Amino acid sequence: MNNISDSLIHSENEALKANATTDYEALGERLSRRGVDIQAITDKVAAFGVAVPSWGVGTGGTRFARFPGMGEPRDIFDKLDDCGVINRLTGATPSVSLHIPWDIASADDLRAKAQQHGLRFDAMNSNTFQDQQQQTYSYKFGSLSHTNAATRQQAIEHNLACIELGVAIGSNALTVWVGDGSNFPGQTNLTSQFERYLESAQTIYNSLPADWRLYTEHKIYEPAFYSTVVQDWGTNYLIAQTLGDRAYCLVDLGHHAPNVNIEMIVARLVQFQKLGGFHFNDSKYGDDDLDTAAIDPFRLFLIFNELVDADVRGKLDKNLAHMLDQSHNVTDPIESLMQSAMEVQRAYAQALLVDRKALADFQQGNDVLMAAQVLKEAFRTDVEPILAMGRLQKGNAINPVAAYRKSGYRQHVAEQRPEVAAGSSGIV
Ligand SMILES: [Mn+2]
Repeated sequence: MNNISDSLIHSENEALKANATTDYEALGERLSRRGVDIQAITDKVAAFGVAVPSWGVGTGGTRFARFPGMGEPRDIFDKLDDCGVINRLTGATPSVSLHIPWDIASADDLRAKAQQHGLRFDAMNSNTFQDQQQQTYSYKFGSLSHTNAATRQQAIEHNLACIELGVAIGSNALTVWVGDGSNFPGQTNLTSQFERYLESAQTIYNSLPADWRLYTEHKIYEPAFYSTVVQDWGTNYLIAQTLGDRAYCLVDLGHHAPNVNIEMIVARLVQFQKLGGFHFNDSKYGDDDLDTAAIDPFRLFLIFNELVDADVRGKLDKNLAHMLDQSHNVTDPIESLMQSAMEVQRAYAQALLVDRKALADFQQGNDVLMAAQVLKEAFRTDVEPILAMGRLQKGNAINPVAAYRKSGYRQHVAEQRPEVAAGSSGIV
């Protein structure tokens, strides 16, 4: 159930339409002076979607505490209802990424609920970073790289079960992130631990259906604080290279040391055809999982600049997996996810405005100042009218957050969903 009616969107849009049109025409006039067709940009941006993680619609937490919000989803079907609201209002999130075992349910029921909201399923996410009830072996000292073969086998079988459910609901990718590593020097042999990881990952890869991809996600630290088995993009590249053609590196923006040049990593992975996709979020210090572009929108723009550059050169993989991966501790998750999806579209729109010919010429001539200014000119452009018009043309809300608040959806579900007890539940 969601109470985002067509008539609500229509009446909300009616009130904003005149100003949105005026702003769009004014921007169109400015862009035409730069030789840019605004409708062509609008069409591309409006067609750009990013997946919502099922766990993102619940309130997150830290290892200290979790403060639940009103009307939190109780199960995957409530989560899919919330995802339906996000996509209905923004038109920017046509797919949902499930996390197993948190979202285990019958494939028929999952498909039916997704269909009800016009959603499809993106990559499946496995979980061997925490122990589940009735699990034989603990992951306290690792999963795919554990010293005990039976523990590794259990972790492998969990991933195979994720693939099996994924096949049944129309997914075509598996994302694997493990917390394996060590907390003290000497705790583990760095080489043999990685050898064990590779062997386990190869077994999973070899079981992939022919049309599936495997995405591995690197992360510098946490929960392991001395070494992490898939620590950085170099390790991740070695994994993808070792496993095979359908193994790709997934870049989670928060999984790097502060100030690491992520756009350069993106460029490298594109160049060697191993970029699988993204987990978008933002951070100030570590893996903060803040809303996308909340801290550094310029960095997000520079990442999209690399993607558009690759696209223009005919080198962009059209099947990149774009997903949000955030933890919403103090905001309404639906609002954060809507805003974040729109920020991804904004960065894409700005990157499409980069004058690539001028940039290439300035780079060739080593005109550093002007080359930098070409990027800045695109980044400085307020593309909100493009995003708003894209939503209006597709029948989504010109102002999704305002329409959502007007709908009373959160109050409505709060009556149906009893409050979840507070606890300490972090989201990684
Ligand atoms: Mn992630």
